[in-house]
Amino acid sequence: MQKIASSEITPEYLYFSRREFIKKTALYAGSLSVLSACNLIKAPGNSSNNLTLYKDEFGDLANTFEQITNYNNFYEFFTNKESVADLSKNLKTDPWKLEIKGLVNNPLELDLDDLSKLIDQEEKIYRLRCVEGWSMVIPWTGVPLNKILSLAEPSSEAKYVRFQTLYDPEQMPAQQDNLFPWPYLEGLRIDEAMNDLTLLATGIYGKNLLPQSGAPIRLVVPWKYGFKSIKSIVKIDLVKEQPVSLWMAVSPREYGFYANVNPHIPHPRWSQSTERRIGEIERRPTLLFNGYEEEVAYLYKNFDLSVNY
Ligand SMILES: Nc1nc2c(c(=O)[nH]1)N[C@H]1C(S)=C(S)[C@@H](COP(=O)(O)O)O[C@H]1N2
Ligand SMILES: [Mo]
Repeated sequence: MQKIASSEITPEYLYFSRREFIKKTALYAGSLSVLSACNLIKAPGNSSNNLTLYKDEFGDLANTFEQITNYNNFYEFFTNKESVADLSKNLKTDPWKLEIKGLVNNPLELDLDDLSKLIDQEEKIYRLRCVEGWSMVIPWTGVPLNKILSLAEPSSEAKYVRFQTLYDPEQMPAQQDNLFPWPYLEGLRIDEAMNDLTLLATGIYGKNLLPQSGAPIRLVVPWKYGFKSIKSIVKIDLVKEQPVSLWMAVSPREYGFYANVNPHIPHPRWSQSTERRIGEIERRPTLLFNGYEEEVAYLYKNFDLSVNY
């Protein structure tokens, strides 16, 4: 039997961090500052030895930048997750225009500098659970979607938010064939869009997003399956009717509009009760609403949690 190098079981970065963390916790336990709102744990240290540990609120360490940027679903480039980083590396993301239109009193057209001037960046460490059964912990930077929507002033008729990815077949080769109904579209009910967890991300580990992660701006909805977190957004529309997402158009039975993470509802082709955290061997249990039940359960009071929506 082939021996598995320990570096494959625990990626170098995580191994190092854990050891350092234990050491530092023992030394500085009293002065560890834990910022519960953004779940960032900073271990104190001098400049030659400062270390910031990124953990979610359960204490799970974030995946490494390497992991997060080399295992990506971005079907506009290719279906193979390990190839996306290379195939997308020349995507032109500057200049970039983001429109916020539809049923709003104050339509917006922003470039990303405008956005950073208008709204302060926040850091959020979220679990991302793909419908395929793998997950990561990702330290995002970005702006809460509700802050941008408030600037655009949705009218009282607006019930849903529709998001659209760039359509540019020259840059996104898979858009040259019609295996999928491009452009990639997604949607949220307006109260889901206004929830404090919902983020428009522009960075990971404090660096600007790379193309494979959805540069320059992408949605992150951590309590829903990953496909809701649409990448490289050019347009946000406030609308009256429930949008039809790309995945609903492909297979509504498998990929519903709500797509809340739910371990009790199997995908028609596989169980959703467990998941593989990238970098780990053993599968771990999947949590209802991906562990964000406290923050989002109020949105689904009338839902039967054994039904797929
Ligand atoms: N435009 C676009 N957005 C997308 C996708 C895609 O193929 N195209 N894939 C989705 C899926 S299935 C997942 S799991 C997440 C993956 O995000 P990550 O590569 O940053 O981990 O992006 C989502 N957003
Ligand atoms: Mo996914």
